[in-house]
Amino acid sequence: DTKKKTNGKAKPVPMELIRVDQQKAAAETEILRKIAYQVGVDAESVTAQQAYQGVAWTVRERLIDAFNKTQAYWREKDPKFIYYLSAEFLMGRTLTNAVNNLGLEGEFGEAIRKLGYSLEELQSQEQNASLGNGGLGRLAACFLDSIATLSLPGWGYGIRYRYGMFRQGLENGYQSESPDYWLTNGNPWEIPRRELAYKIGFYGSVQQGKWVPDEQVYAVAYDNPIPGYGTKTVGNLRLFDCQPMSEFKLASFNEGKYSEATDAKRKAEDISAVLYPNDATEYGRELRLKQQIFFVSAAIQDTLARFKKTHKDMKELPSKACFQMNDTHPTIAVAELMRLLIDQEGLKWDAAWDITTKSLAFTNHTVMPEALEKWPVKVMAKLLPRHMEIIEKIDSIWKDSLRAKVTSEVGSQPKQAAPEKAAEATKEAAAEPPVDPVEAALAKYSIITENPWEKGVKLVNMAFMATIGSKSTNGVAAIHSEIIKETIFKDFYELSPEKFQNKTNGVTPRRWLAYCNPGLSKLITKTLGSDEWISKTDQLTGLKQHADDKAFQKQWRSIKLENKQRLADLIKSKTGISVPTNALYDVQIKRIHEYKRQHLNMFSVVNRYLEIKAASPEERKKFVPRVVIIGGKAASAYVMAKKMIKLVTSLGDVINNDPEVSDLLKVVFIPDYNVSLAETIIPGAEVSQHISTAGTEASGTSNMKFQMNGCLIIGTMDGANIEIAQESGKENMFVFGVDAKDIGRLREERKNFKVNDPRWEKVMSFLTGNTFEQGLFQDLVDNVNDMSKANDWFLLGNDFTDYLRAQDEIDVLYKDQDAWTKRSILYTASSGFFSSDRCIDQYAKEIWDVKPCPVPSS
Ligand code: KOT
Repeated sequence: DTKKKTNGKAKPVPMELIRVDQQKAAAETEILRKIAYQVGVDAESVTAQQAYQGVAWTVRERLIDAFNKTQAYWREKDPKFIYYLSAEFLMGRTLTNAVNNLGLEGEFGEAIRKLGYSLEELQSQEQNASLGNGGLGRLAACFLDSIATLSLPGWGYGIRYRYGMFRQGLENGYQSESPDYWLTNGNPWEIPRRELAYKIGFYGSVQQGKWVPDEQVYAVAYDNPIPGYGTKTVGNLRLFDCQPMSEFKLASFNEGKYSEATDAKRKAEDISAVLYPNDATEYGRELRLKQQIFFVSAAIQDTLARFKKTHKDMKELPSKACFQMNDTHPTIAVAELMRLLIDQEGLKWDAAWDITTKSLAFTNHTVMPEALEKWPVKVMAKLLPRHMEIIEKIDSIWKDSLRAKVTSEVGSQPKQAAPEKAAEATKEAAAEPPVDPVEAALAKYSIITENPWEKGVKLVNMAFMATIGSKSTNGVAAIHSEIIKETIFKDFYELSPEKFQNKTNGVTPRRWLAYCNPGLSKLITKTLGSDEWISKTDQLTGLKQHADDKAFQKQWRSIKLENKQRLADLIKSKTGISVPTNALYDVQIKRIHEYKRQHLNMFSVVNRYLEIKAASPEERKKFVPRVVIIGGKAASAYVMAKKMIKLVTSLGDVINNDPEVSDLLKVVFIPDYNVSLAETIIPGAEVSQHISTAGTEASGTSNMKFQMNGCLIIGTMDGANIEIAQESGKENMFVFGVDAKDIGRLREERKNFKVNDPRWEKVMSFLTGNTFEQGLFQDLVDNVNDMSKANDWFLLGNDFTDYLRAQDEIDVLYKDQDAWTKRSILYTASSGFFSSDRCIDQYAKEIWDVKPCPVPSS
């Protein structure tokens, strides 16, 4: 039973009471009213937090006016919708984005100034909504911005975690973690829909073909309006909070059993309590699967309910709705949509399957094997017995459809056993059941597979189910989309090549250039003669003709210097370290992971440090001063990643306090890296590092943000770096390292590999020598050196020398500031392709078949 809570009947409102929005007073009057009545303080003097609250609750009303109009317009027009299903939306802060997208900066800027504050100061009062781990979650947030900006009818669906991505601290140079309770000051940006709640079931059994769950909870909707830029359209992110069916057991309470009385409530609230802090790894916990079915079921029930208000025939669903599944986290949608269509709507299997496979689409974001979700059949069958039944049936029908093809292929292969071995084989067969060669050949297509590490344990391969159950499967950068066709989805690609697509990621130019870099943004607008580039980023190519203009270069540089100063101030306030603004600012900010190779960066830092130490005072003058800035979180259980953070902080302690080095080299770890820190760090960066082992980073998206802000890139031929090099000119990027096509062979050859570079030995000796506590970095050093254990999986040894060469090139170019600035201008000028508007436009046309439905101007 998945019925909604009753809504109550709506009564019409008299005409003269409608359109309250037209009676709005001036911004400052409204803000003061909010401070008085919403915040509840006497407005004779206001703190920044109170002013923020007053402004935010006022902007909220403008936002909701436009939101209500958009949604009403779409209800009337009934266009096809895109529903973006994602376990993560890494939204960051909202105020500046909302004010600017709604075009309120003039009116509100003035009102805020009258209160004695600036928009930036008030913005810093807002908590980040960190409901995501990294790239995948931030991509979802950029997509919402572009969907609204392009006026595409679309909503995001996810979970309203009460605790987002953990807060990172440093203790003795090691990462410490604490909960991120981001709702302490309330949340002006959401609209609770307490009456809109869907029942979600767990456990139980299947009786007469229908599921009878043992446990039920409510998914309560919270709407988060998403303002588009340069349009009246305001989209929606609907997040679900988990609530118990009843508050507590009064009987238990009366008997004094307080804990028992509130058991169900606590259990329900656990489901939407915390974001799992794993980026590109899966832990296979039952609570995680609960989270997945929780938001997916609520989202599908919600969309079906809306669909049924105006449509009778379920067969029309694919012409009215497309669900994009953001990696495998929401892919239980395949079974859930089937279940709702069959068990609730009474459709036959084939009709339901036809609708499902026409309505769903799937995006893959990684080829890291540990990230590919496989749920034990046992866990799935216990938590979701009806879904497990459906999955088994999908798998069996799917394999039936392939049996004839596979039989003919197996038949054409030479017979396995020679006659004389047959008797031997029969003896063995007595112990094990005979393996049917056709069934064995079908196994590679199967959703349900045997766990290779644990005999007899069956797993549900969610990526396989997703690709079988949807109309399209896409990767997130050109190289990545090729790799998935050759590796994880090879057999599926060969069956249906037309289902596989590429959609190279993009980022929103609003947050990531226009708003985070107001200085550069102003100069671009002045130079191009209009601000149209903010939504038509192709126009940035117009900057190319100014790249050689010395006066323009000078302005460009002075803006960079201001941004570097802001970054230096941030570093000072977060770490206490003073960094000079005449140094080259070198940044690597992203999740800490061996494949992203922050340790390779640190090896080069050690090498630089040793070179400075070995140089004479005269020679030292030739060094380009550098500030190496690292930020990022390590998954709490990822021991090696945590050690990499300790490596950065330890190097910082040694180098930053070495008087011989003085201002020539600084190493800074900025703790608690998040969206709003990125907004200050990126505009101040001069070179950024995207140095993953080729073939491991699906796309990367921060590389695009740096490029937009005119920051030069040092990188491997991996992910979207390849396309960035194409757009900006490969010769303009500091490219190094082995090619993805050679990785397989190089990994094979690792056992016999030796780094042929004396600097490598020096770096390793330094790390294991007496500068640090005995043995502190031994594991890290062994990891990239101990070839007997077939180590250095991420091939740092192979790339080390070429990486140092690329680093030297950086220093050489930096000495020629005009040449450097020219390149910086060319980067921004050629970044237009990496707007999420381009990416979403491609999704809309090539996968979703969703068309813009802009709200008319009046
Ligand atoms: C996390 C868990 C399971 C499966 C995938 C992930 C994942 C992948 N999380 N983030 N990614 C990143 O997604 C970005 C957006 O597509 C890419 O740019 C990046 O390369 C991925 O690592």
